[in-house]
Amino acid sequence: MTRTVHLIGAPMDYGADRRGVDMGPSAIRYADLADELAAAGVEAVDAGDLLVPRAEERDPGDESAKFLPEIEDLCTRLADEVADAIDGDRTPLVLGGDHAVAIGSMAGCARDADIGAVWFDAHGDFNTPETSPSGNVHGMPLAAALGRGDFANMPWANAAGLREENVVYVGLRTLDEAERDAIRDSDMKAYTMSDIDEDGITEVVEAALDYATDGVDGIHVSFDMDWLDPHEAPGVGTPVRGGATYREAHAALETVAERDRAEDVLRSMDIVEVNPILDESNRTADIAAELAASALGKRIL
Ligand code: 4U7
Ligand code: MN
Ligand code: MN
Ligand code: MN
Repeated sequence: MTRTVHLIGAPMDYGADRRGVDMGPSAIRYADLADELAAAGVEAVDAGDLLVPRAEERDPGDESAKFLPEIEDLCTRLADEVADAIDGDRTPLVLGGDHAVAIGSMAGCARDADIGAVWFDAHGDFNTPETSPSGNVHGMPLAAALGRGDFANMPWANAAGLREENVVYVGLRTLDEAERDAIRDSDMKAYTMSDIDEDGITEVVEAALDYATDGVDGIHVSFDMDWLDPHEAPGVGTPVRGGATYREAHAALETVAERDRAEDVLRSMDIVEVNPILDESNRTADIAAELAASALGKRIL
């Protein structure tokens, strides 16, 4: 049966310091996303963008987790839409927006299901309001979904009931000190860029999928564009050198698609942190569109 992809734009930048990531959904659509998805052989239904009030009209509020009520509002609506799409046998593809949108994607993905998560990111995104050096919630979505720290009392964030045993990082390369300790003490699995250097991307992603899919109904794939090297994908708010190459990124998501073909594991995905303002060529969005197609089964032959 042909897969139907349900596109949801989440043009939110409350979670990040630099404006512009709210234009990510437009930039990715403009980068021929529809053609890419057609090439992947899926049917795409574009549900448009969720409405997000401008950050300038709001008060950031508590410095330890800026714009948290606004993020809760967006993520609650996003979770409903993701859950409805899955209910209708569609695969939600969420276009960010900053990475805080993943709190909503995962909550929706996990409604009425046990899920795992694969996190492609330079960063750990495992700060809590207590540990965050920036107060930016895009550095916290995994901690939020797992109910760490202050997030323990926020059902809108942690309702996913995600189990640490089914959460896997692929290609980490920078962590804040408190994040590092918390990840070490957790039951999550973390593959760093060094693991990719040593074992190769395909082997690492295969192993990550083994963890994430173990004993669950399916997985959410969360893809932060800063996972790629800034030479490949310059349009991101928090670039870190030493990232994945263009080919590694495709190979990673082709590996996800291959597993999905065999075992039907992919429930939902988000692609986040595209900031076209920092990228005159719109190359980052171009790659994002192409990577979505790879994850959803586009093949050369
Ligand atoms: B992204 C940071 F301090 N860790 O918490 C923080 F280095 O979604 C960066 O991965 C977070 O892009 C990056 O602010 C969040 C910082
Ligand atoms: Mn991230
Ligand atoms: Mn990141
Ligand atoms: Mn293109």
